[in-house]
Amino acid sequence: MTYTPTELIAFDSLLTEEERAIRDTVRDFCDKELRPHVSGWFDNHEIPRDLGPKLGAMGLLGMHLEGYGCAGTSSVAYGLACMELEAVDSGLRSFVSVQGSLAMYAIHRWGDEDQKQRWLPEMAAGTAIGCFGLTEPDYGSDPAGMRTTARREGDGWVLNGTKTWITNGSLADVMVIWARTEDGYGGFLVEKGTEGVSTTDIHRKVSLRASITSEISLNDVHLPHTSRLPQTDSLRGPLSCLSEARFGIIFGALGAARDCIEQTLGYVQERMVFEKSLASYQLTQAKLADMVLELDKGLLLALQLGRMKDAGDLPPQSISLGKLNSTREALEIARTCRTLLGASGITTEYSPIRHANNLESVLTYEGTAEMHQLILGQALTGEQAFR
Ligand code: TGC
Ligand code: FAD
Repeated sequence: MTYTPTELIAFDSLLTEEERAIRDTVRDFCDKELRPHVSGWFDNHEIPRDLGPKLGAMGLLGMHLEGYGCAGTSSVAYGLACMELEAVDSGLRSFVSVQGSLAMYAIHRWGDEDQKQRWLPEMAAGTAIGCFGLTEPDYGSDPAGMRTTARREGDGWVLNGTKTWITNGSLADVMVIWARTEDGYGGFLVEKGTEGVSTTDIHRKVSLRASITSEISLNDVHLPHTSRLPQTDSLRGPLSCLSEARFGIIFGALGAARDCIEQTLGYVQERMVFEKSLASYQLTQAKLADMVLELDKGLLLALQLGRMKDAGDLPPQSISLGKLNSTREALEIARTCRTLLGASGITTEYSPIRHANNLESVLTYEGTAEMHQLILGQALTGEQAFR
């Protein structure tokens, strides 16, 4: 296909040469190494075992972090990489988000030097996998209510509680677990094999199937005092990590939308209905025009937020604006593309229904669409309407 919807705003002209080069390299990698296999992974509910080292070798894990083997790219370059990964599948972008923006960022931002040296180089290489345990069975949107506790005992800590819906939970070599402490909330590094930790994978998912999602049980888990991320004492700890991951989703979800439009453009030109190509009907063209409009607006918003982040001034409310817009519009685009594919659109032979199903998760995790509306509502009115 020679036609690229994003060309309508000359998006590339707004990027630096380095950003374009990184984007093109990631796109090439995705097309060769990931795209040919992804619908099989989704169908079989699996991810390849060597995904971590492959993504690590590409410099995609913790790529916007400095030092410790991380690539240290700009936030915009990181966003563009997320877009290319999610153009293949949200599960792949999730893997990178959880590793780099949640688990690695938590250690990088809130950990001490020993913790950083111990984990970050291996995590950047993808030879150690991390997960981020914040959500609990009864506390998803409202993590302040969490029941997981970390109690001091002697020189160390004892953790008890349950975390659920944790991406890469059962794969993780190191879990970043958030728990209630005497002085607020703390982050704890729990290594694979620690006594009292068990994981159970969540099955029967119809979304994010090329991704592992687990429940983590913590039963009298004894940890040394060095396991606590020393600078964490309030929800600022986990919420700062969420800001990082939400940023990646702003770009990522638009990648899924772009892929849907590209697949659909090809299909409607080939498909004959009532003796004419589906592309030649006004209703089809109106759908395509509206989708490209939203995609291009979303790209401009994402890029502006990326530039603000690189300038060191991106407030959480602006991240909510982008996360809400990208996920909501991408989901709508995926569903519309599915309609244009007719019955063919209900199988994973074409990407839109896989993207649409994935985007249901993306709309929900990292703060539901409603949570982001409420964050924006609070910013606009000064009234907090969560509680
Ligand atoms: P609130 O009183 O507003 O804030 C508590 C403390 O945190 C600070 N803060 C932030 N800091 C950095 N970044 C942010 N985005 C921040 N938002 C708030 C705030 O200044 C305060 O600091 P301090 O020092 O004064 O204590 O907290 P609240 O309890 O009222 O909660 C607000 C609310 C509802 C917005 C928050 O709880 C929320 O965002 N809920 C949604 C939960 C969520 O998004 N969970 C995601 C779990 S991880 C996940 O889904 C991974 S998916 C896999 C993938 O990414 O691919
Ligand atoms: P709830 O909080 O129960 O919300 C249910 C509904 O109520 C939603 O529509 C919500 O918007 C609405 N609602 C809630 N509160 C209000 C309110 N005050 N006013 C109005 N409406 C409200 N979590 C992690 O910690 N780590 C992970 O790695 C991780 N990975 C995930 C992977 C997948 C595939 C999925 C689906 C989830 C993952 N999550 C993870 C969990 C995710 O962050 C939560 O699902 C999300 O925060 C929502 O929580 P919940 O599911 O408990 O929904």
